[in-house]
Amino acid sequence: MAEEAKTQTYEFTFDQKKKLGPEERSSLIKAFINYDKNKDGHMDESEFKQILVDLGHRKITDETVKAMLDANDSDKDGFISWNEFVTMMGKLQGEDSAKFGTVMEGKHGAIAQITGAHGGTHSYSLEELATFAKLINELLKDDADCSDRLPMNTTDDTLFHAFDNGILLCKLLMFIDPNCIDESAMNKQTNMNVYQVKENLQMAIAAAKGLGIKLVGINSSDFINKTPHMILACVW
Ligand SMILES: [Ca+2]
Ligand SMILES: [Ca+2]
Repeated sequence: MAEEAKTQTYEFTFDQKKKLGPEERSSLIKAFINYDKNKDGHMDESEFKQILVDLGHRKITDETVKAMLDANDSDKDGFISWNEFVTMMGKLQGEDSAKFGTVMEGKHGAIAQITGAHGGTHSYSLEELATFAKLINELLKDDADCSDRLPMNTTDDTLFHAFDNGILLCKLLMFIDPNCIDESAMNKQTNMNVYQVKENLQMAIAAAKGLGIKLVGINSSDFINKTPHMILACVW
């Protein structure tokens, strides 16, 4: 009796089974195991915070993490158990998935899945994102015009914000062909208005076309709005 086995079981209630297909269920199990770093069968605050960060809350404070943990901690033991986790993810998927995304286990590790406003789903691997951010840091590290944005943090979604004034994209293309953009025409001031940013982005998009880089269905507002899948489709 004293040796109660602490084997974690991952069960779904009847209601949850009705809502979740077999693939979704196995993704949830994998995600839970993945985020339960110390393998004690529940999420503590730091493990829970990692989920929220991977869901895109990159600047989340510890207070917010605590508040969100509290909100989902039905039995108030200070941890998110398997059942509390499934309930929480179910809620997120049901109401708020466009804004919040879902944490899934993908072939490259954690994948942040973004559900677009039009209902399409776009995934990018966090690992690929980090590799790409590191590459940009390295390529443009000596460029004074990028110094306010670089080096960027490679472990979060800074990449999407770093592109929002258009300079970085222009510079990246100039790395491929130094003459593809007339640098004197670029707007470089720190507080650009939306039209100046658009000019930069339009130059970059025109230059990309000139270089034979295909940009399908992308316009400058994707960068201003930081539409992740569009930016990645473009820079990859
Ligand atoms: Ca744990
Ligand atoms: Ca709990």
